[in-house]
Amino acid sequence: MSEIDTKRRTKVLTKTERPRLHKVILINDDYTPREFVVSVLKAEFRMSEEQAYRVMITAHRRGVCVVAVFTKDVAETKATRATEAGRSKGYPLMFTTEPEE
Ligand code: TYC
Repeated sequence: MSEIDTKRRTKVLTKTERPRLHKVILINDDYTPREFVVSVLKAEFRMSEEQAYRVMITAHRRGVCVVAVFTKDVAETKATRATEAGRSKGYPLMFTTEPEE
C-alpha cells in the first residue's frame, strides 16, 4: 500500500526587530564657551576637530544639532556624561536624547 505524504510542514520564520536607535541632541546656550563644547564633542563622541566644530556651530546657529545615533543605552549614557562634563565646569551645556522615527 502506498501512502502519499500530504503532511504540511510549517516553517517558522523568526523576525528579529532591530533595536530603535536614539539621537543624541546638542542644545545651544548663551554661556558655554564654543571651545569647551568642541572639546566635549571630541572627547565623548570621538569626533575630529572639524566634525566637532561643525556640530557646535550648527547648534549655536540653529538652537539644536543632532550629534549622532546609538542604541538607547549608549545614547543616554553619552548624553549624561557630556552634560556632566559641562556641569562640572559650571556650564549649562545640555545634551538630550530622543528615539529616531
Ligand atoms: N552659544 C555659545 C556661545 O556663544 C556656544 C555654544 C554652542 C554653546 C553650542 C552650546 O550647544 C552649544 N558661547
